[in-house]
This record gives sequence, C-alpha cells and structure tokens, in this order.
Amino acid sequence: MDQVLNSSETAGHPQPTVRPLTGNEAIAQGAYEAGVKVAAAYPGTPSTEILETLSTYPAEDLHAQWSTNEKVALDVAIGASFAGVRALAAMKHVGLNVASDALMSLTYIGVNGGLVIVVCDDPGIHSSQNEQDTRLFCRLALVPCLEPSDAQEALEYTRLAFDISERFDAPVIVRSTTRLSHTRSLVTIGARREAVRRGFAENPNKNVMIPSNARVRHPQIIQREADLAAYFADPDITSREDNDPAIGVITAGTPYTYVKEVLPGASVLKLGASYPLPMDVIADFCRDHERVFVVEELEPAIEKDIKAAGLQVEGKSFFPRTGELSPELVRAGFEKAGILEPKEQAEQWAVTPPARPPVLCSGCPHTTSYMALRALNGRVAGDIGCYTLAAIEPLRSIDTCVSMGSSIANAVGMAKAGGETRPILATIGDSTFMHAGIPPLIDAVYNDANITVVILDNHITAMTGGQDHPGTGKTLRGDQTHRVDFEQMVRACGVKWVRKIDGYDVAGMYQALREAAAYRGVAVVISDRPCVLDPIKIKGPPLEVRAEGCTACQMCMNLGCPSLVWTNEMYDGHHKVKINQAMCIGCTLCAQICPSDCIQPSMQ
Ligand SMILES: Cc1ncc(C[n+]2csc(CCOP(=O)(O)OP(=O)(O)O)c2C)c(N)n1
Repeated sequence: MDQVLNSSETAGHPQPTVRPLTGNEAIAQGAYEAGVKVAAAYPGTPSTEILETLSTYPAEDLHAQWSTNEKVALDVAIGASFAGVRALAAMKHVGLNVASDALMSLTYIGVNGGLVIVVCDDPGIHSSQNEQDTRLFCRLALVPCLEPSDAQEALEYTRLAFDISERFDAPVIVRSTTRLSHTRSLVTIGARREAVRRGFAENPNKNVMIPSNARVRHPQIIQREADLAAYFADPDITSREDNDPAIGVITAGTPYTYVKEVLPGASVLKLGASYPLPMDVIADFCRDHERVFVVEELEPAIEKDIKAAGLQVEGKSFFPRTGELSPELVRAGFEKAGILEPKEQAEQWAVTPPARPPVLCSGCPHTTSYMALRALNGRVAGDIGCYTLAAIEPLRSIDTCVSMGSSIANAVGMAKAGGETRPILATIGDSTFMHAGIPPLIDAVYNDANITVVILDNHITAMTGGQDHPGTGKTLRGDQTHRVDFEQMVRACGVKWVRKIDGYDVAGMYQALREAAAYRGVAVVISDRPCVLDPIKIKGPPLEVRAEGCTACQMCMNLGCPSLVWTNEMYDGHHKVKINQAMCIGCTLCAQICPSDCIQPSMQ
C-alpha cells in the first residue's frame, strides 16, 4: 500500500515533481503512472479532459481513443484487460447507464489486466440531464468505489485502483464530481511503472458468462465484496482523525474538505472508498462519539449502509439530497442539527452577475434547421447536444428531449401512437447519431415509421468542446482515419429518401424539410456545415445593418443570434436592429431572411 502511494520516488524520478493539475488531469496522470496501456472514452462533461490528457502521453506508452459511445469504450477496455494489460474507461455519470450492460457482466467476469472505470458525477446538474449518484450503481454492480477528495488523491487513488482491481479480480470505479474534475491544485507526480503484460488468460469458466458460470461467480463476487470491505479498513484508505468525542463526522470525496473547513474541531472518519464499507472501523468510530453525522453529496448511500448495519448516524435530515454541497450548506446543516450556532449572515456581494441566457453561437448552422422546423410546425422529438437550445425562445422548435439517441425512436413511438395531424420529426447531432442514433434509424425503417429525421452534421462533438468522432475522419490523437459518410450510412440502413443540404442554405432547408415531411415513410435530411468553432470553419466578412433600410420587422431576431442587438432607433414603434461586428462571423443567415435586404457585408 505504502509502496503504491509513493511511486513518485521510484527510479528515474528521484525528485518529486509538483504541478498544478485539475482533478481530471491528475486522474490521467495516475493512470499513466499505473502503466495503463489502453484507454477509451466517449466525451461528456465533466469527464472529457481525462482522455484528452491521456492522449498527450507518448503513443508508444499507451493507446488512447474516442469510442462511439460509453458501452463501446468499456468493451474496448474489457478487451484490453482480457488481453492482459491495464485498461481504463472514462465517462460522465449518465454514460454509465449506456455502459451498464457490459458492467453487469464484467463484475462477474472480473479482470486479467487491471480495469478502472472513471465516472464523473455532476451534482448540481451544471451540464447534464440528471444528477444520478454513481455510488448506487457500485452497490448494484458490487463494484468497489474509490472517492478522491482532491487532485492529489485523484492521482493516487486512480493508481491504487489498478492494484486493487488486479488483487481482487474486480473492475474498480473511481468516482469524481464536477468540483473535483475541474478544480486545479498542486499535485506531486511520479514516474510511470510499466505493468506486467499478463497475456490472455484462457479461462472459459470465468471469461464466458453463461448461466452455469454466472451461478458459480455470483457467490464469489459477494465474498469479494466482504474481502474488499476488510481491505478498505486500511488506515491509508479509511483514515480516522480523532478530536472532539462529542461529534464525529463520516464523509468521503470533496465533502471532506467542506467538513474540515466548517468543523475543524470534530473527529472525522474519511472514507477513501465509499463502497463496500469497512463496517468494523465505522462501528468503532460510532461507539467512540456521542453524535455521528454522515456528510455526503447526493444520495444517502453511506448513511443507509451504516444504518442497515444497525448503527446510529444522522445525515440527510440536515444535509440536502439534491444539488452540490458547499461549505455554506454543510455549515447550515450543522446549525440545523444544533452543532453550530447560527452565524450572522455575511454581507452579501452588492454586485449580481448579469444573467447569461444560453444561446447558440453567432453563425451556428443548427439555427437554419430549427427556423425551418418552426415554420413547418411539426411535432419534433429533440436530442442532446448544442441543438437542445432550440427548446427555448426564439427558436422554440423541439417538443421533447430524453437522453442521447432517444429522438428517433421517440418519433417512431409518436408516429405509431397515431392521432397526430402534424408531421413528426426527430433532430439529432452527428456525434449523437454515431453514439446511439443508428439502431433507432434501422428500427424506424424496419417498422415503416412515417417520420423525418434531421441529422445536424456540424462535423464535431460541439457540446463538450469539439471532440472528434467517426464522422470527422480524425482520431483522438489527431491522426487521419476512415470517415463515416452519413449519406451512405443512412442509405445502408434502408432509408430511400435522403437529402443533404448546406446548413447555411436557408431556402434549401425550408424546401427540403417540406418535401421530407410530405414523403410517406422514413425521410432523412442531413444539414451539412462545420461548427463555427471548428478549426476549419469558414469565416466570412462580418455583416452590418444598413439602418436606413431597416423596417424593424424583427425577422432576423427569430434567429436568436447573439450578434444581433436592438438599437434605440425606432421604426413604426419598433426597435431597429444592428450587428455586433466583433461577434459576427458572416454566416449570412440573417441576410438571407431579411425581407428588406438591408443586411449587407460590412463596408468598414
Ligand atoms: C450518455 C451521455 N454521454 C455523453 C453525454 C454528453 N453529451 C451531451 S450531447 C453530446 C454530443 C453532442 O454532439 P452532437 O450530437 O454532434 O451535437 P453538437 O453539440 O455538436 O451540436 C455529448 C457528448 C450525455 N449527455 N449523455
């Protein structure tokens, strides 16, 4: 254990190197130091930078790749583990839902080369569709869960997770959260240790999960749970800080740092592993303190396990079960519990930051499709990506959004339900189509659904910061590779009516959508235009409004483009419009829809 935590002092790196790293960068460094050979992920905030960082390490040391979705990423990691090397899969919390089918078999199979799954939760829902707690998944899958509380631990726990994985024949989940993943602090880094290449371990009883083998493995993984719980009693993992015997706090992850800030005098039992719990150590701690609180973010996972063991603790009656914790919320909880005196309200900052409503970028090619969809007045199943912003004014043109890839099958269901007089459509981004859009498109064709699918191909995974995918023709390391042709792919799924339109061709898009909606069967419109933030974007000269011609009709304002702003000059009781020259990228969408032709290239 000590050896594992001190590898920064191994040969080749006698002097520890200290660097400011985010939690995600530290996780990548920990995996690198552990000798990871294969790493795969599908992007998703707040986990994306783990693979981006791993791709900066030498290619001879490790293979790092974007996969088409999280299940594929995990299966790639499982394959590498079968082959006997250390492997990592990274994903955001909802990504684990996608990967869970593989996970639930993997937990029975175990590992050959160590296998670590990093899952980044998003308490507070900064950038997700829910705030599910991965620790509950660990309990479902009987998979151990390590919870680092800062970037240094993120590195050390990731490294340790590989050792635990091999020692206990189990995949290990390292759970991060947005706060940890995206916060930078000083981290002591170490040297890489090449892990032993084990080679493929031929063991069909374990590697092939058929019922007869699974029946044997299930009790074994229940025993593994007990063995892990005993191992986690190690004080390097479950550390006890004895102070005031009146108050004990059991905590894990980033909430540990809030507890230390708010109640420096309390005794603390810090769980480096939040599942399975070393119940003997916890029982001793409870016995030695008058009142024991559990402070944990989101679900009362630890609290429930401790109560189920017959021990007396308090927790969610004082601390919220939703949202992100903070020192203020932890303090408020202890005030409610009568542990702290209510503190006088600190003076509020006089300045409230201006509201920044989410909008699509100036020149975003998705705008055209959604304007055309709004004009069509269809029933539109939306999906997840930048284009989900079409749910709000002024584009307001999608009716639903469930999870990645749901749109097409949702549209099939709406069509099969009958009773809808409007055309039924689905919109889906290029990365999302690769992730989970192809099986539902085949389903739509197979079941002869009367729907139109609009694939919004902006040649990138824009929402998460511009990652490549099989439709971009480039790998995670930036190498050229085979590029999936969307039109061919869609035709291969059996779609007969396919049209590709430039995302900046307003009239063409209106026309294509009208014709597609009139077609009986599955029609696909591909909007093709790179994201404005794509490095190869085409940036035209900025446009300007010739004020003398503007009739303040507000037509251009329907785009929701942040470059368009109102002026104080009026026409017929309405504000005229001007264009912020610094933001305009010259996409010409506003010029194409301006009825008075007063939007022209800038003369400056
Ligand atoms: C299961 C799952 N994985 C990852 C994410 C994070 N995520 C949200 S949208 C998206 C893809 C967006 O790319 P694309 O569909 O091409 O649309 P764009 O943002 O480029 O318009 C990703 C990776 C998620 N929400 N759910």
